[in-house]
Amino acid sequence: MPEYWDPEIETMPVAELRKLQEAKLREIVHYVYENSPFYRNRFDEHGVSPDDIRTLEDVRKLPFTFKQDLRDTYPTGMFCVPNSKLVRFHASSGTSGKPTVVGYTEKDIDNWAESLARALTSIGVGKEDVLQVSYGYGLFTGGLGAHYAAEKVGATVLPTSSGNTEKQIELMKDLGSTVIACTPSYFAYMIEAAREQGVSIKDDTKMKAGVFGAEPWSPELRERIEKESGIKAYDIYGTSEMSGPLFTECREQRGIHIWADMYLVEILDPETGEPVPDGETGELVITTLAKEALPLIRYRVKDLTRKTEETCKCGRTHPRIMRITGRTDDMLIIRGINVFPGQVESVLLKIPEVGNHFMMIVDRVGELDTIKVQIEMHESAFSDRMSDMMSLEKKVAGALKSVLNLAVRVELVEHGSLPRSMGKSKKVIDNRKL
Ligand code: DLL
Repeated sequence: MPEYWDPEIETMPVAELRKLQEAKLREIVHYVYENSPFYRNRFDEHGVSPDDIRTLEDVRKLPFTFKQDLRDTYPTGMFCVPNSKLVRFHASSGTSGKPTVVGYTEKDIDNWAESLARALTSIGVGKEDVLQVSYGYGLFTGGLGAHYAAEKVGATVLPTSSGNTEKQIELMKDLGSTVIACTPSYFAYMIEAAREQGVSIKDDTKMKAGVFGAEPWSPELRERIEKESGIKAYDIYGTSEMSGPLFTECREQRGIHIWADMYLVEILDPETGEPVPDGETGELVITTLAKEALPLIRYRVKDLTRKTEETCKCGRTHPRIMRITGRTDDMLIIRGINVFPGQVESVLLKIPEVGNHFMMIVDRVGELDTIKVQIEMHESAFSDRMSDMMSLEKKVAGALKSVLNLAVRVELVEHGSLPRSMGKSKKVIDNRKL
């Protein structure tokens, strides 16, 4: 099994990699300026010309772009190629207003698969593997993204898409899936559904790894997934605007490798737009260095993470970002206190009696914000005794209070009554916005 997909690129000395990035950055700013009226106007308004961009630091002279720009220019106003050069569209559902449309040239599709092929190789996925793709196929990028990359590395693809969980588990067992790609919440549900079907993923299947992403998940959920299913759970990251799922952790599980020959990463203070020191949390901002149809210049992804430039133990020299801890726009402010759903998940899953699914419900009563967290009891801790149930509610409320500094009502609900998700899960109902 090869250790690297493209050893020359993946282990390129940092100084050389930087030079390569610089050359590509210079190229892409000229390319977008010449091929997209949108970018030309944005650069002109900002008083910057492609010739002003020479070094990597010069990226800071460039204007930002936002999801709103994609919406404002719906459907294809930011594209840099004519329709005849496009080979595919994807679109993100967009909870409000128009969806965001992403277009790909043949080269874009190939680079996307290349990026994820490097990533899959870094976790040991190859020709011997059967990769079950349980991300949705369709406009969402998860299914087809994982599919093309798995084929590229020579794995056998089992394109189950999401849903039809009972059949998924049967096929996983009968066709010998060794790796699965889906959201972490869907896999948590699969473990439980398998158990109800009399299948233990640990003992009755050949599963060894999963690539889980498309939604935030805590280290505690990773621990539970690994313990309950006996597989290694890797983080996979990307967004539709960047192409789709692109990057994963390697076997070290110490951050997600971002391929620097294709993507330039900045981590900025979301308020000021200034860089934060390496290792500090800020907003991810991406400049694509190789995309043709829809290049992104300083795109404000809104995901919060940290970056390290240190060469990984695996020998790859490209920068890594750490687990996404939240988004600048998924932070709840409750009675003046900032709360990220990821923080709540971390607290809950540290308590062994709490099940793997939860829901946060935020309300406003009069002038006061209230927060309630619904939990189920973990199957391994099941109890019918009222006193046990009440003491668990109390324990959870205490743990949440000590971390969030906020009084939270905890409600233990019947096993199986919280929604199970087969794709991106919804963990917050904010009735204040209704
Ligand atoms: O979710 C692409 C993808 C598919 C990634 C499959 C990984 C696996 P979008 O639908 O555009 O694209 O949503 C992108 O999802 O900005 C993050 O907020 C969130 N997200 C994606 N991966 C992770 C992750 C796909 N590993 C948005 N951890 C991003 C936390 C993630 N959040």
